[in-house]
Amino acid sequence: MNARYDRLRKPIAVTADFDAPRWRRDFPALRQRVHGKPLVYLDNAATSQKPRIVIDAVSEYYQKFNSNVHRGVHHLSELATEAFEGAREKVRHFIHAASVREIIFVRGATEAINLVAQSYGRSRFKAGDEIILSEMEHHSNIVPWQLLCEQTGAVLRVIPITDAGELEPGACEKLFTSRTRFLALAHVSNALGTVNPVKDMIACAHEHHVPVLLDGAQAVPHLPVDVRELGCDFYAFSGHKMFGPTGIGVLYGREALLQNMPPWQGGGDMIRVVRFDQTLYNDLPYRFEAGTPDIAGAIGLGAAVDYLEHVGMPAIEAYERQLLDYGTEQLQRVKDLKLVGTAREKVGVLSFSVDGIHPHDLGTIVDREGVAIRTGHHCAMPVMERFHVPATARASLAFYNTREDLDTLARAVEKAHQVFL
Ligand code: C6P
Repeated sequence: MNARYDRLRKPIAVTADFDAPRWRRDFPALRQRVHGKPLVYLDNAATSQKPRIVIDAVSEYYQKFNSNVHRGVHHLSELATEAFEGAREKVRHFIHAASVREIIFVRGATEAINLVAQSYGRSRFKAGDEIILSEMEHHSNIVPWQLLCEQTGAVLRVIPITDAGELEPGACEKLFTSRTRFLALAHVSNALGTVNPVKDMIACAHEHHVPVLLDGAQAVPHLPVDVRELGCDFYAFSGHKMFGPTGIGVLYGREALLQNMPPWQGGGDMIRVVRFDQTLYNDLPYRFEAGTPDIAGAIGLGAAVDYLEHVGMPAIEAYERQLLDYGTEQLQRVKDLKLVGTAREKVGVLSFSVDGIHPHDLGTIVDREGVAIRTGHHCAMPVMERFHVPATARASLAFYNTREDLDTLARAVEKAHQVFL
């Protein structure tokens, strides 16, 4: 059994009346049985399920006003443009950005980070410049910077993580130098669930005049996010992890920075005038949205935002904290189980291994019990290397999960233990 670890967390409102089973009824996919057992969906960090309101919003767009945006004067195009731009305003409000000019629709967190690397980084960085990341980053917040380093000669500096899965204390003093040009950091780690002390890191980076990108892919579904309160310069996230459709995501960028960044991709909608001798680019945010966007996706994301605001992000955060504590206790009772990631500030993720059982076997056995978890390196290979494991099993939570789901998970893992050991 794991040694118990302190949970010195910020006090947070307790929501005894949060009615997860009621919210769960809004998600049609959660009503099914898998291998004859009721589905227990605990793979929300990979992608979340979609509430009826999102499915209906996407379907309504295709059934009633499918049309391209910003291009036509006809009625359907006006309706589509209104809904698309309405979704942008909903996202702006959700993350408290100052202006819709700061909300760029992209395919997801991955594309958002590539955009910043290729537009902001490529136009500014030169050989010897330093980009700081952490050891707990998802590959999407590593590889785009490695590509940039190959292109510019910049180099990566990596903040190590502790045995608990927290950023090594003192990273700021140790790593920032006069050559540091950028900090790109996960708000929440997908492999460990750690919530990073991003406000402190941003304050430190800004003292060194270094801009900060937060990878918020695993934060927005679990925590209220206020980009202005955080003070970050860029914030990247994906719609599909926050109960919206796949194929749509958001890059938030501070307007003052975006204004001075060159376009990344060229094409329709990102231009004002095209001539062979000179092309003039469009205003923000369109300058970074070349080509026909994922209109249905954006509208679906807007519906997901409406839904999350209806449920309430503070209530979701409080409920999920209790659920995570409960799940941690249940899993710690399983013989030979080790939790990977025991940070004091955590959300949403229970990553673990059981001595003597390969995580893939574990995943297959719990699947037979109707429990969906992810096994593997979770696109965070450096984290696996840090903890000397090839892979982990990962249960990841959403507000529609219940204590019963976590009981079922613990029983299924016990069963695997009996089969293999
Ligand atoms: N993590 C997981 O199972 P995309 O693929 O662009 O929607 O999101 C990429 C991404 C970026 N950052 C973090 C912290 C993430 O967790 C992810 C996606 C999924 O953990 C799929 S690998």
